[in-house]
Amino acid sequence: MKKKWWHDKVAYQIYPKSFLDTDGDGIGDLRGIISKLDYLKELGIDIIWLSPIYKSPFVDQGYDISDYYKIAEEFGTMEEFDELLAEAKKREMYIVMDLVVNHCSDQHEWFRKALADPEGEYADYFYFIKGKDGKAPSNYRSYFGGSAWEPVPGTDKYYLHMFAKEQPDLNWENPRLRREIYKMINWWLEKGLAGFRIDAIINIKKDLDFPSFEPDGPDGLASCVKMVEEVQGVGELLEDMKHETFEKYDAFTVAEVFNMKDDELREFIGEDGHFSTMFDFSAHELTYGENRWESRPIDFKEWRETIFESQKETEGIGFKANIIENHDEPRGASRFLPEYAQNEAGKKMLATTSILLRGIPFIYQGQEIGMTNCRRKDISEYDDISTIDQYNEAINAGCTVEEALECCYKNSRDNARTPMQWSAGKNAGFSAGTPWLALNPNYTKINVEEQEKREDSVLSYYKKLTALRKSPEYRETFTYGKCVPKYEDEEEIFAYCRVPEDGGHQILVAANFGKEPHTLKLDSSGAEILLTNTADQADMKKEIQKKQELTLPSCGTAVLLL
Ligand code: TEU
Repeated sequence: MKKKWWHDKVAYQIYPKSFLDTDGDGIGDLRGIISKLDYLKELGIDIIWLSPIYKSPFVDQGYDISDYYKIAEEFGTMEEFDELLAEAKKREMYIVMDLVVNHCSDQHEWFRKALADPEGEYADYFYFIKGKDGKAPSNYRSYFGGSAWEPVPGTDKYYLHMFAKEQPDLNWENPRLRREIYKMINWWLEKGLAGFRIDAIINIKKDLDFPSFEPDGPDGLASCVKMVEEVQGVGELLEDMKHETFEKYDAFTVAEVFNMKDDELREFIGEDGHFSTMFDFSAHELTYGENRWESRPIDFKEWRETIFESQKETEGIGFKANIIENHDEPRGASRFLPEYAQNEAGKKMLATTSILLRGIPFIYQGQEIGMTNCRRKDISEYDDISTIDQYNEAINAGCTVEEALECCYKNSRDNARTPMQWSAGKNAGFSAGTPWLALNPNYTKINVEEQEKREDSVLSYYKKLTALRKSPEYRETFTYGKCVPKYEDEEEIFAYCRVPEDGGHQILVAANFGKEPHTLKLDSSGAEILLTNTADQADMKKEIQKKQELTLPSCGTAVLLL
């Protein structure tokens, strides 16, 4: 495999609105990010992905962009952005922005011009399609609920929006539109950006016949995802974009891809793939419920198997980007850990099994201190457009208010969007003003300041993990070594070996997700402990040497050089 500059890097996602507010408006900003670069450097972060910071009406928190060349005033100025780039560079860190080009905002000048002249050239930047029998062109339900079509005022046409109606889909079949997008991408790369996280990109290819599908819900609509699953040809668009942009700059690209067709992994992330990498959502998909508002609990064995399958599928092809959580997903500690493991030991265990997998680790802000989901008493306490829609759908389907709120507690995207917990002080040190979204009240216990003081905190442990992963001795093994599952017969053990390509020492990563202690037989008594979350390393060492065994308490994890 040809080595790339990003293969051995550790990435961190910042959700700017909730990261750190320095001007007291209750919204995080670029100054806040600049002031925390050293914090991130110490955490072992190389690549920083910023969720959208472009000008936007924030209907979908910046994923509705009204000017791709401007920084949202809420976040700061272009000068501050340039300063961020320069400060990151000084620290040998890389900045990656969010590329949201399946759609823009209805406030973007392209869309305004399109509405002003629905027969003009800008209408062709979007999908303005004639209705059928006085109704929408097809029965698609948007990702956020309701029809994916909205009437174009004064015409018999509708425009397509796979997400909110304020996020009209861009017409990628139009070469002029594509040129505009490529120009914009290159403009940012010229500035010194290292690359992009690419939003919802699979959706850019449409079936231009827009066929209706069998309804799959009481609303009589069919998820627009059906069209995405059936249509062919997204690869040509993605290749075109790559050649015209990323490739020229050796940029790092990480794609958000759901609903890829079987056997397309090589085309997406192989050596000459469309992208550098793409997120592995396979474990997250396990908890998706029958409908948009429900979720299923995690089944440990199914979860373990899913992760290993995904590792295996990727080996020899490329790298996936491993995440526990992001701004769209509930907090990992609340989702993947059984109740009895939702403590510091459990959070370190979850981190160990994820960060040391083969692939590019992404840490989402607050994950490094073990932030959790947040319970709310009323739907008015949520801000997210998707959560509010899910809540309403749940109520319409007959759920009680309590049941619907319980679903929000488990699934809401706002779980991950509560402000970063920097300290136990006012507003968790996030803002001197009123935070745009209420804090998780547990900030008095879970916060950076407290954990920085403590050698045994989740934060300190994350630092050790990233340092181990990137240490000169083991970097190659953790980057390129195979991931081979171990102890699969043990019901509650998550274990794998990272096997170096050159046949050198293997590294065993083992974790006990069970409630009781568990002893594993080792192949040798010479194993060296590289990292563990249990206090008693001396006892562990003795046991390995004398009995060739490793006993892990409940939520115990250990990394051993075999
Ligand atoms: O998400 C795309 C996506 O398909 C989902 O994760 C979606 O957010 C979820 O199904 C709705 O509940 C990306 C962004 O990550 C997300 O924040 C944006 O809202 C979305 O695209 C639109 O830009």
